[in-house]
Amino acid sequence: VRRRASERTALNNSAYEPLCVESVARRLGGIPEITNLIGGSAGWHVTEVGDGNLNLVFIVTGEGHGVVVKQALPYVRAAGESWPLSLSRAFFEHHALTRLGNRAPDRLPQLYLFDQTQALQIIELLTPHVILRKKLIAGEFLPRLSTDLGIYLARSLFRGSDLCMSTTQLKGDVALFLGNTELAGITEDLFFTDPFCERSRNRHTPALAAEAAAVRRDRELKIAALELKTCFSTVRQTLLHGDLHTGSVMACHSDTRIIDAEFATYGPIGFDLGSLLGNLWLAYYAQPAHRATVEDCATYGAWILDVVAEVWSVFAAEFSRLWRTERNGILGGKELFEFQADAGGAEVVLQSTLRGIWQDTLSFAGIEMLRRILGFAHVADFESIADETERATCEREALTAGRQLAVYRQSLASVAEANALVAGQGIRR
Ligand code: SR1
Ligand code: MG
Repeated sequence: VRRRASERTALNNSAYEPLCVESVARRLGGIPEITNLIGGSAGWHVTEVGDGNLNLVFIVTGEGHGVVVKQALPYVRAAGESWPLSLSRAFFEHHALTRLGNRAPDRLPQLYLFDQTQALQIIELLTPHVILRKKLIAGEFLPRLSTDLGIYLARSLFRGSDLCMSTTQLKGDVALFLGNTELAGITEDLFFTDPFCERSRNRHTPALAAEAAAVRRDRELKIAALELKTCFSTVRQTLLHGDLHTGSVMACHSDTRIIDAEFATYGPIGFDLGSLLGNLWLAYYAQPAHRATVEDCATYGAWILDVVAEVWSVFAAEFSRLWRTERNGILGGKELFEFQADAGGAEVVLQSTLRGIWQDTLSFAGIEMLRRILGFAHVADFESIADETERATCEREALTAGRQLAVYRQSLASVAEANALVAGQGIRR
């Protein structure tokens, strides 16, 4: 049974104030949710570890184990105070994490406390987990990764949808998460508009200037981007994590957890899948710069492609199982099929549903790959490549594949075909 996070004001109703390393013990030292776990604040050790674009993240360790303290800032951390951002994202993240954790048991950290005034959450410290992106840069093999991610995706996405939820539950949650307007707006702009226009916040490796300009002239690609923006903005299929890149996953040899759900919104099922697969493919393209030998690069690159294939196949198998066993929501449709002794009809709909999710997945993956190279928010897989020529070479390959995934999504019927394209054997139009 998951413990429900306390929802109260941890800091005596004081006005919002960002924490710093020096103030954490003084300001949080009286909170039993922390002291019961890690002892009194006299023995605390505090470090700030946030390396994302938005928030403060502290690791607080004491006599016992430790906790993570995550606090929203009233602006985009990576941009500074010139890009204000409301603190309400902590509220939406808390409600999303609660729901995703219930839908996909054991795949999220424990939530200990949420303080809305301080836009602050106290969360389980996962050890020995490390951010997945760092593991992929380091070249670590993770035997649980694909199964854990496939199961997480199927359970969270199926159980948050109208396939599973009643009208009352679902409409209430759609209304709740529609309030997360600022973060949905960031995704709409950063994914689907910025990479295809001149924008002062865009940047790219200098040697890619011609490629960036070509993207802005590419009518076929821009049509795909606008179609996908329409899909993201108007389709309300399920509660998405909303930012499921490899920096939102913490992994170790035996476990995988999902973190950082402040971009949660109702949207198309393929969006979370596409964000994740797109980032795995970006990791693949960065490998030549990170592995010591051609053989290591080939072996690890093949492993990443295997992870992609298994994430999809585990997702599809678990989604199909849930379809057969938990399809009791608004769009379950059992009255039309099973209740009229036509289970085969439901299987036909399952297959067409999976085909639609697959096409969305591919195209969202492609857009994610483009925006991480041409837009505002880049990825450490490439940013950590010091040699700009080498970085440009890796990024150029990823741009080519990203475009093809976005534009030719209907030509790639299977994950094997998509992986073949990524590995350089696919469509070249
Ligand atoms: C302004 S926020 C930029 C990016 O960081 C987050 O992790 C999301 O990916 C967002 O698009
Ligand atoms: Mg994040």
